[in-house]
Amino acid sequence: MDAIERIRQAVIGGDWEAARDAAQEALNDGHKAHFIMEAMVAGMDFVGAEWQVGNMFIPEVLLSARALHAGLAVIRPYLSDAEMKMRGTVIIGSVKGDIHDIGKSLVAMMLGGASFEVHDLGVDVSPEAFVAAVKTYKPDIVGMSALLTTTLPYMRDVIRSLEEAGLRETVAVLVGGAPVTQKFADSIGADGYAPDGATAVIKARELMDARAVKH
Ligand code: B1M
Repeated sequence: MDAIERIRQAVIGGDWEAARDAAQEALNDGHKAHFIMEAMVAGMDFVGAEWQVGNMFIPEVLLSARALHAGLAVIRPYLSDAEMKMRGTVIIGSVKGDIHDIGKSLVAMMLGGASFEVHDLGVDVSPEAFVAAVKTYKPDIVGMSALLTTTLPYMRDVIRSLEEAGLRETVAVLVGGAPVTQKFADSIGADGYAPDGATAVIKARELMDARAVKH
C-alpha cells in the first residue's frame, strides 16, 4: 500500500499518528500537498457516508476528524507560499451554534494555499465576533461555513450585523457548507457561494477581481 492509500486508510481508521506519518511519507515521496489533501478528504467522505448509513458512530467519526487534522498539520506549510504576494485577506468561521470545522478548515487551508491571508476564527462564531474580526483584520472577504440546517439562519444574521455596523460595503461575503445552495446565498444577500474548497478559491479570486474593478 503506498503512502497515499495509507493516509486515506488512516483517516478512515481514525489513527492520527498513522495519518501524520503517512502524510510526511507522501511528501517525502514527492506527492503534491493538494494530492495528499484529496486523499484525506476522500477518506473523510467515506467516513461521512458510513456514518449516514449507521456503519460508523460519532466517536469513530471524531477520531477520523482528528486524524485528518493531524495529516493537514503536516501538509499545511506546503500549501502556502509565504513569499508570494497575498491576493487578499479573508476571515472565515463556522457560524454560531455550528461546531463542524473540517470543511471550513479545508477551505481556509486552500485559500491560504492560493495566497490569501487567512484568519480562521474557528467554530461557533457569533455575528458579534464576525463584526469584531472585520474591525480587527479589515478583510476583503468574510467567509462563513454552516453544516446544519439549524445554523444556516445565522449567516443572514452576520450579514445584518455587518450592515448595522456600517461594514457591509467594505467586504465581500462568501458562504458554503453542505446545506448551503446558490439560491440560499442569493436570498441572504451573500456575494458568493461555493460547494467545495476548490470552487471557494475560484470564487474568492472572482470576488477580489470584482472589488478591484469597484474601487
Ligand atoms: Co455532524 N452532521 N452533527 N458532526 N456531521 C452532518 C453535517 C449531517 C449531515 C449528518 C447527517 O445527519 N447525515 C447532519 C446535519 C443535518 C442537517 O442539519 N442538514 C449532522 C448533525 C445532525 C450533527 C449533530 C446535530 C448530531 C447530534 O449531535 N445529534 C451535531 C451538531 C454539532 C454542532 O455543530 N452543534 C453534529 C456533530 C458532529 C461531530 C462533532 C460528531 C462531527 C464534527 C467534527 C468536526 O468537524 N470537528 C460531525 C461530522 C464529522 C459530520 C459529517 C459526518 C461529516 C462533515 C464533514 O466534516 N465532512 C456530516 C455528514 C456528511 O457530510 N456526510 C455531518 C467533510 C468535509 C470535508 O465536508 O464540511 O461539507 P464539508 O465541507 C466542504 C463543503 O461543504 C464546502 O467545502 C468543504 C470542502 O470541500 N464548504 C465551504 C464548507 N464550508 C465552506 C465555506 C465556504 C465555501 C465552501 O466559503 C466560506
